[in-house]
Amino acid sequence: MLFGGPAAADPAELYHEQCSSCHGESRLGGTGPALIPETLKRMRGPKVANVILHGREATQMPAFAEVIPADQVDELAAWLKTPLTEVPTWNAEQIAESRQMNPDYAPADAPVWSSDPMNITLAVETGDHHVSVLDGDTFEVLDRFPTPFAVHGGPKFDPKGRFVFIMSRDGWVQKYDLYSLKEVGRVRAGLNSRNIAMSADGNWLAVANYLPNTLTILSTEDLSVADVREVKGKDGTPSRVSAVYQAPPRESFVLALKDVPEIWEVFYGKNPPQQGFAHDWRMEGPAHTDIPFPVRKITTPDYLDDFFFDQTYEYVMGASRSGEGGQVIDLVIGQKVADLDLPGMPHLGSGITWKYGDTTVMATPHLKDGTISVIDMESWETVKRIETQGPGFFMRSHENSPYVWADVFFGPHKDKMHVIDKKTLEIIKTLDPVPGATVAHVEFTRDGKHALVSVWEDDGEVLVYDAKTLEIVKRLPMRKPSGKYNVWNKITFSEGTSH
Ligand code: DHE
Repeated sequence: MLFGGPAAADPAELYHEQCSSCHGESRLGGTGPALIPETLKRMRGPKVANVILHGREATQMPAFAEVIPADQVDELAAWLKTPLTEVPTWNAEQIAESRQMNPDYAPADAPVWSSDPMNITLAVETGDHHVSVLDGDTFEVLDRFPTPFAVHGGPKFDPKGRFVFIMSRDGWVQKYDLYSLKEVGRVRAGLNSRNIAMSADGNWLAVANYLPNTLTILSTEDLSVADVREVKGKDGTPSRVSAVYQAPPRESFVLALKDVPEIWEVFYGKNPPQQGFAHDWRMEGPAHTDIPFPVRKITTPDYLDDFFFDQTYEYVMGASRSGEGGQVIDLVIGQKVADLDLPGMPHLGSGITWKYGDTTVMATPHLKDGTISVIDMESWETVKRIETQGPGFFMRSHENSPYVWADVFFGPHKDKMHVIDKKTLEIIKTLDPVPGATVAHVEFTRDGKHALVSVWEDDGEVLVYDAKTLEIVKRLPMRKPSGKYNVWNKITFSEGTSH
């Protein structure tokens, strides 16, 4: 046991005595993760009180059952879920100080393996906070490396597919070299973060933060801080950043703001647009690159929680915060051009597109009901609502596959995976590979011939399917695998993947 002596009764005091040495005096994390509602609410898995009593497997978190009486553990767990009394600062200096470069890292001239570099596929294992690096042809595990605690969202590859950047909910960004199979370093870019986006030129990484209300831009070269932008609406209301994505042809990052009805576009290119936009926008900072990253702010009729781009990156399809509708914003004119009939809280971050007749459709699962909405990206009309066996989280396809794969993440049918025909929009098969186990998230190999499916359980596995016959051809044991990410599909913006 780490600590001894009688436990204090007051939860704040108890925290100070028993927890602060690992989780930080202000609950913002140390060797252990941050213990704040923003992080705890989002954690799937055992309840907080249970973790305090019995420890957390595969981490350094010990059991406190013999140190703290159970009723005090409950009080402590409840206290940890109360918000911090003030929004902490996390400025450029603090971020820079958190940077840890790996002293053992030396760049390799060429990969230390002989696999197809464009078919490398990563599998995030959330059970014990690791990533497995897979050869996408043989499915051999080339490396398995530790990540920061609680990785969320898709890792982002640089445009050449050599380096990958991985973000945790506590705001740590890790850089890893796929050639030498070594971590390059890590930095804490925010205190509670949402996701990251890579600039099209590969120079910058944008980090969307909830805590504090900022967007951090890092240099991908050495993880140094290029900018920390406070996020406030035009009327001064501070806002969390729900998500950031890159819009390659526009040389910009586009941000959805959680607390103000605005979209922000942050330019990193040499020639950010200077004029000719509709009235409802303004550029902050000079319209040239003396100060990098000028920001354009577009007022939207409703709050946007998450969004999806069309393939030209001119149109942003946004889901409203109420979860009961959506809107299409034209980034060129800076205005709403259409409404979307999107009930049931669509999960646009995992939307995908494909050619359908002579148009392109976009499909997104609903988080609140067993439905997938399919939307025509020219007329913005709903083409079909596909009924599923429960609310899903992720969808995937590939240019070379006639099918879309869609999981059923929530409810009694969480062990099912629907396979949908892209032409008829009908479910042609429902897979049930491990009855009772959560089966979710799919990624294809570069050629689209194999589909990798996670059995999202502690003693889980990644199932490799023949994407045509829909038969399992290989099983790879893994610790609660979540997302998988193929270098080629990601760096070429395959239409079957979310971006
Ligand atoms: Fe995610 C991606 C938001 C809960 C696992 N999730 C994303 C993205 C967003 C998002 C905006 C796209 C980011 C990117 O890849 O750049 N997620 C949200 C939420 O708002 C939500 C519902 C609640 C929350 O506050 O976080 C949420 N997400 C979860 C989970 O509970 C999941 C299942 C488990 C976990 O790890 O937390 C989860 N989200 C994922 C994964 C991706 C993701 C694996 C990447 C999917 C991909 O294929 O790119």
